Amino acid sequence: MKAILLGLVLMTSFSIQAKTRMFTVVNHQFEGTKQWLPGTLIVNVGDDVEIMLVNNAPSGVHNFSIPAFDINQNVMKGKPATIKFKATKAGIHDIKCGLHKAHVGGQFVVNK
Ligand SMILES: [Cu+2]
Repeated sequence: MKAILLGLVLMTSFSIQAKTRMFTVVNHQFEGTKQWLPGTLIVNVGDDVEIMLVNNAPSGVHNFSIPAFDINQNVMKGKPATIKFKATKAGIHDIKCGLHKAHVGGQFVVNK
C-alpha cells in the first residue's frame, strides 16, 4: 500500500511539465489611470514565457518590467514588443512600469 501511495505521489509531482506560456498584455488608460492587463500572469517553474506587449494608452511610451527576471521593456503606442524568458524562480514577483511610479503594478506568479 505504501508503495502504491509513493508511486501516486511521485507521478503527481512529475506530472507538471514545462510548457511555453504565451500572453498578450495590453496597457490601457482609463480616467488617468494606466494599467497593464491582465494584471496577474501565472506560470510554473521551468516554463518558457512569451509575452506580447501592446501599449494602447494615449499618453506615450510605457514600460513593462519584472525586476526579478531582469525584464525591462519600453513599449511605444502602436509598436507591440515581445519578450521571451524562462520562469526560473518560484514566487510572486512584481510587475511594474519602470517609467511611471503611479502606473498600476501587477504580479507575475511562478508556481513550484
Ligand atoms: Cu507607465
